[in-house]
Amino acid sequence: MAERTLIIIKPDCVQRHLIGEIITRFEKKGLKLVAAKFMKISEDLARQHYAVHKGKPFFEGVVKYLSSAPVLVMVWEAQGVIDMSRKLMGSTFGYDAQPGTIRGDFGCSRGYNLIHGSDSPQSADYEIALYFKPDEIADYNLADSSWLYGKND
Ligand code: D4T
Repeated sequence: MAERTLIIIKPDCVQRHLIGEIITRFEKKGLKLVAAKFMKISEDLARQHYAVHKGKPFFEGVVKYLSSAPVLVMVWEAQGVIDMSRKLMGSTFGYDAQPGTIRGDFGCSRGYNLIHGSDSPQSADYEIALYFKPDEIADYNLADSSWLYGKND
């Protein structure tokens, strides 16, 4: 199975009507959507999501932000998807993210950063299991996968 990552279109991104824009960028890149859920994350789930940051000064703030309004939680799949997604997203906050990235193009905040993406295969496994049961993740092939991932040798 190809690598998977958990992507969350965060509350500010939903409120700012950017869901379609973000999904378009992931689709056009050639990544494969295998699960999606529009939901409001509870405070308890947000605490589990950010468990690695427990005790840091920004922990309570990120928990409050993630659980403040509905989000779109997705799983995307492709070889190397974690690294590619983080490149599409840009650095953590919009004020210093590169133009051309999601955060660089749509954000200037020092607190809200539009989107979340897993930062390692271990975090991806942990995070995907928080939001999805195995049977909620689709197993299918994209019809154009040989063109998307093809090699010329
Ligand atoms: P997420 O996890 O939301 O995709 O963002 P990043 O992967 O880019 O950033 P991160 O894990 O280092 O931080 C998680 C979350 O905490 C916020 N944060 C972070 C903050 O408010 N102040 C800080 O100093 C840091 C480091 C932003 C994202």
